[in-house]
Amino acid sequence: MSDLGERLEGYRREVEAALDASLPPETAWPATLHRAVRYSLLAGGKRLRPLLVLASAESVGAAAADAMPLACAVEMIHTFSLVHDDLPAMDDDDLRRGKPTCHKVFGEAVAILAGDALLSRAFEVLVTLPDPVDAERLRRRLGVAALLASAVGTTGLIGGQVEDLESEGVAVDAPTLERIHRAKTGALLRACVRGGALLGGAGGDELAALDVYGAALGLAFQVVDDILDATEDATRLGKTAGKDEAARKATYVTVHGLDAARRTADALLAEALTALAPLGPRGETLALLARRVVERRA
Ligand code: GRG
Repeated sequence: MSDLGERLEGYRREVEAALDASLPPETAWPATLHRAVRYSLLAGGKRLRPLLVLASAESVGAAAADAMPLACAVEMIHTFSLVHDDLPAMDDDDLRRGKPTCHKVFGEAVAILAGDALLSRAFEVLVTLPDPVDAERLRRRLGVAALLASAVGTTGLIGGQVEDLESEGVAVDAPTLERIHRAKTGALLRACVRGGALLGGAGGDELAALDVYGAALGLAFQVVDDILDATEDATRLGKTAGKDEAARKATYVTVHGLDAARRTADALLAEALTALAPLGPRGETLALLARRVVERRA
């Protein structure tokens, strides 16, 4: 493995340990709820969002460890969205991260509450600082909490999910599809990059460059997700494949075709990498993550 690959693997292990430490044990009251949140949060997954947070903090010269609470928060929010998305009222899925979905194991009511608990715990973890509280650190964390809340809210992940649900079985044009993708999946990924940089004290041109990177990567991620849904099987994906077609969902593949979707993903990767150029070697981990997003098979 390359040095950069090793560094990412080290970050991934640190994220796993921090996530484990960020939740009460399974035996703590109420045990069913804690079993459910731990089941879903610690079920594996690529941990892309926390890695983006840490790599973004590193890209502006900050210590990645300082950004770990945000790294945990974004993975909790992402997991909340997956648990809720899998519910019968939404995507109605049985398989997630290669395991039965949360509601299949714990029932619908507990799965709804487990998602709620993860969303709430994310903000608790983000804004809790050890005494004595460092005022500048608190100020940055609060700014990032507002950014994150907006990325999840009515014009972000949740808003995008609503328009996505309303679009099932409906002819969707290309601008609408892009708006759904940028909100449903892109907003949280963008917030990971911007949030990591803001915690590291970034501003000005550096922050603007990272915003371009985050927007391109956020859209590329969903375009590739659409390609994988159409081309890979459930064993590789760890979730049901072919769901989009079955739900008559508009995707980059159904609206633009497979070849055009692949060209779009490549063009977005090029845009993301170009945006990183002014950061020099400090942007290399983010560059590797962008390549992995576009070249992934699961
Ligand atoms: C229910 C409020 C609410 C929102 C749901 C994120 C989302 C919105 C729905 C998930 C449906 C889905 C499969 C979207 C495609 C993009 C996506 C988020 C894929 C899963 O993310 P990965 O590949 O998963 O990063 P892992 O398991 O690796 O973390």
